[in-house]
Amino acid sequence: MKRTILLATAATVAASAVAAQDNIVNVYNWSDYIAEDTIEKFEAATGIKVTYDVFDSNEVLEAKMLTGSSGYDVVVPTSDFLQRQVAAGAYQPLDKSKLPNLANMDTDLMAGAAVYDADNEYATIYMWGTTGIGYNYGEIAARLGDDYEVNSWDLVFNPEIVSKLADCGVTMLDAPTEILPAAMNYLGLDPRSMDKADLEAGAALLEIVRPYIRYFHSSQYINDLANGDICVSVGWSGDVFQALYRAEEVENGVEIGYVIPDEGALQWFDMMAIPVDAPHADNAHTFINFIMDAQITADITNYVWYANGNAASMPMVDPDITSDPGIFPTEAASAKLWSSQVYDARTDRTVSRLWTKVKTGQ
Ligand code: N2P
Repeated sequence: MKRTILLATAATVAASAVAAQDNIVNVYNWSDYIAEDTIEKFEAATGIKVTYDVFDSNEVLEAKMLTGSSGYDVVVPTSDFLQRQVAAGAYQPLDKSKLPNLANMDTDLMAGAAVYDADNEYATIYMWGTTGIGYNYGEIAARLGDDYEVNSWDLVFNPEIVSKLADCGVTMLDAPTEILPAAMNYLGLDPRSMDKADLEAGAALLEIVRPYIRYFHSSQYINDLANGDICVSVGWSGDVFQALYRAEEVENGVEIGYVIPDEGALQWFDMMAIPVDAPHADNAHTFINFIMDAQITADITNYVWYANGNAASMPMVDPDITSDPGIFPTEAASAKLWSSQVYDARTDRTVSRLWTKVKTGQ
């Protein structure tokens, strides 16, 4: 009798130890992409402990997703990468019965995301934005004149102009599927083209301006812009605004602007998805549903300066953000935005070969 009770107790202890151990969710998100208190609030509300890792490159995330066994429960690929990874079997369909907050999402934006993920079967929008130009007003005025208005990709793709800025630091994202199309678009080519000759023309333009580019990196530029260590970055909308406000906070006199150039820019959606082998798929759904809470999403947008796809959150988003054309583009600017093309394997190989050449000069 006593022995049975002891055994039962041991089993109970073991079971709760396993439960405690399993009460976690492993999240892999972009750097500088969540509010300060989001994780804390999720843990307090659900008792689920979050392991939170960050990346700054779709290629890095994709390598992990295609290899499998990443251990992650929630990841945030951009929609074109999501589509290719879904096709490779990397994700599980969302169980929408566990995501009541899907009702908060903006139907038009979700329809936009569905171009890459039919019926939004595998993912929901986390944030969205554009890939444009961040710049330091004072440094540009000093080199190009007080009247120079930054509204064109000339700033980084016209050798006569970018060469005058090289000394104050020009950077670009290390994101070949975003930078090459911008160069192609500047040349008057279709930014969505998968034609090898078009991609090569974009790369050739990049090689011409390459001597004036200080670095290709996708997260370091936020601090560098804010500190005045660089003066121009081809970067992501919210990241540039984060730099702008960091500089304002420390009152270092650095004034930053963000522009969606007149020739147009890439608009992208970052999507929350659950890997097919996620160890804690239930908790992943709880996490995704929590993020889609209107107030939680509004808090994230208010902190990271990225637009979101959550219609219910809009009344809680700071009017300075909803009215900023760099974050929510005007209709005229929207008409010029393009969305990513999903590259087939051959194009993908071409692009990574060209990109290595652009970056290393070989
Ligand atoms: C956040 C970058 C997210 C945008 N730092 C990239 N899709």
